[in-house]
Amino acid sequence: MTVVLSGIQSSGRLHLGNYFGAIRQHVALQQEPGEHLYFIADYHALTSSRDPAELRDNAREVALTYLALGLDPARATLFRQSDVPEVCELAWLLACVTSMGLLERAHSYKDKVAKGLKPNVGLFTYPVLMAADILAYGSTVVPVGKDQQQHVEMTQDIAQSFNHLYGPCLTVPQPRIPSEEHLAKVPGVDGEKMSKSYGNSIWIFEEGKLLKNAVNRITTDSRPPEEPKDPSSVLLLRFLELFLPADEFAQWCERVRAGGAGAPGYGHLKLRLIEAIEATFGPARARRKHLLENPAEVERVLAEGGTHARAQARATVDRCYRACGLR
Ligand code: AQP
Repeated sequence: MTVVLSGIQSSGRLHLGNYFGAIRQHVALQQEPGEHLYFIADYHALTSSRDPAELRDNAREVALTYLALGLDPARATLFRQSDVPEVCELAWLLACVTSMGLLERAHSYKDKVAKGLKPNVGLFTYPVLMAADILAYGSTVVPVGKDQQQHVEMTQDIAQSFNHLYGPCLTVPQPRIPSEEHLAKVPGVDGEKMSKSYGNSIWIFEEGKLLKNAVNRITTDSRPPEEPKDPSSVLLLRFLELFLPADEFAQWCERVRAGGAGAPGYGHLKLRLIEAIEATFGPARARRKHLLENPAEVERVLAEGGTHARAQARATVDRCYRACGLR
């Protein structure tokens, strides 16, 4: 059976990269046959969060975001990672078959350290906990953005090591990355990968003046509108590509490339982008507001999801315990 699973860290408000790289696929995939599980990675968020109230609020925000954007609890299980403590048990079993060298090669860890972050052990072993999350439910498909591809490949390695030592206990999953580059790695307002921790993101539900301010932060340059430009050198176009139908996007690119009197200035591109963001997320924004006023409804979804997920994880952990000699 197909088991689709993915998770999102509750380390801040979710951004356009999380939407186009991950959540949009998750919502679309729930229509396909099989089991669908999505979790709020609050254990993972603890690698960077130090404020208990903020951690709780961020977890609730991930739930609100998924539900507002169309995740249907009747089709997909939504749950908090920490409601399934079995993943920590499994993570230990997996850590004992994982080489230091594998973790030392993680791009995401190396990037964060290179950006000056002081790493803790939790951040270093993040891929092992992620492997436990994936393997606990027998996941076959893991839809993620490009930045998480390596972590899913590490999960494959870790599952294979465990199975090699103890027999076929764990299902080896496959990553599913959006095939188009502009969706797989959405840029931030500075042109680097959009990331909660890099201060370069645009919140999915931003509106009004705050949305205008966010779009104004997208890097531009001093070239005048009439100067012909390579569209790939205009960051605003990379944002517009996410939202506009292909034919309209091609027309904007053509006008930028041609330059001259009819060419749009950066201000025009920004206005069109704000309009497109408002139109894309307006209905979901209204659903989020409704859910905000009904916290019991959100809590009920998470509690039911947690109970369902936990039973599956328990069965996997018990199987692995027996295989490696702990029972
Ligand atoms: N810029 C992005 N483009 C495409 N996909 C992205 N994703 C994240 N950023 C982009 C995808 O969103 C899912 C959830 O990611 P996450 O929040 O759990 O962790 P992350 O990948 O580390 O995202 P951030 O924003 O960079 O978080 P922080 O800064 O807290 O580490 C994943 O499927 C991811 O690929």
